[in-house]
Amino acid sequence: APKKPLVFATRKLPDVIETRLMELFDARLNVDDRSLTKADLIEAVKTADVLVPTVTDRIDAAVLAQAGPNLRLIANFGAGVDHIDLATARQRGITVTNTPDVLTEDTADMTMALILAVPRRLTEGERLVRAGRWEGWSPTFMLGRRIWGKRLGIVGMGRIGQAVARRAKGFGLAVHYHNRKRLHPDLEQELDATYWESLDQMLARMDVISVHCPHTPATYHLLSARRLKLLQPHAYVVNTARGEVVDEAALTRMLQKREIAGAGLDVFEHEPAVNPKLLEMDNVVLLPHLGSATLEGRIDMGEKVLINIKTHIDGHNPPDRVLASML
Ligand code: 8YV
Repeated sequence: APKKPLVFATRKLPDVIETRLMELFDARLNVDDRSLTKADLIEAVKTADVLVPTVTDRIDAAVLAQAGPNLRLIANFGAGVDHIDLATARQRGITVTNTPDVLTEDTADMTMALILAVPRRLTEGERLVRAGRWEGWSPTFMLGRRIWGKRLGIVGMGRIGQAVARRAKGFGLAVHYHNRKRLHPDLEQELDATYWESLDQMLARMDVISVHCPHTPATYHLLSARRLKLLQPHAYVVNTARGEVVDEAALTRMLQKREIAGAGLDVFEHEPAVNPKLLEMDNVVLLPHLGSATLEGRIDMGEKVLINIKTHIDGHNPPDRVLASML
């Protein structure tokens, strides 16, 4: 029998996916789910035919320089590929795939959870009850801010941004968006979304800003200190995309000075590290990168990885190939 391709998964994956990987390939799994060091990654790319990394693995030029001749595919478990040096992979003839679509709706749900949780003081109220500090109701007790009827500005109107727009409309928010490219008029109309060519102008007019663009060299600190200053003091910032898109230090300073009203953050610039000043604030909701973290979603993501590996090995173009030029 021909030798099965060696597929190296860097992290523990859902059981059904690991079973399938073992049936189809010579699978090297990380049953203890320990986070791999750079040395571990280099060891893996030396011999693997296929690498299945996640967001916690930095596949940079130094790692790729050590890749053996067999490594032809990096089948990322996740949509975002900012941890992979796409240009170097391409130079070395290594195909990169990701897992789009299947996590769109879950991430949009989590975004809505944050859009509601911060202005309505959900986790703050919950902490108060748990701490036994709830002394009774009164008409002016713990008032949040109304969400319906307010303006939501979506930064990055791709699949996830659009899924958020659909939900937001149902919650009575007026949807605005900034994107490099304006949507097709039919889609724009369907989403009932107002386009802003100028991000700066949109930021100055919104009540809630939600980030949905990928992290690329062009979007690093897209919400810079200067741009954050354009926000109104009653505005909220939500980020379920990548921490690097927002200048976290500048955002933290503005929250401290109450120059904006609050923030809902699922992602951070230096995960799993979180700026300790954020931990002291009541007007922020902080989540440990849970946007796509549903059991169903993780299985769907694993199935996408399997399809990408299989089609590539069978000599076809994998469905979810990523090129730097697409980002
Ligand atoms: C995952 C994500 O948790 O897909 C992404 O880009 O951030 C999340 O869905 C993670 O990337 C898995 O590698």
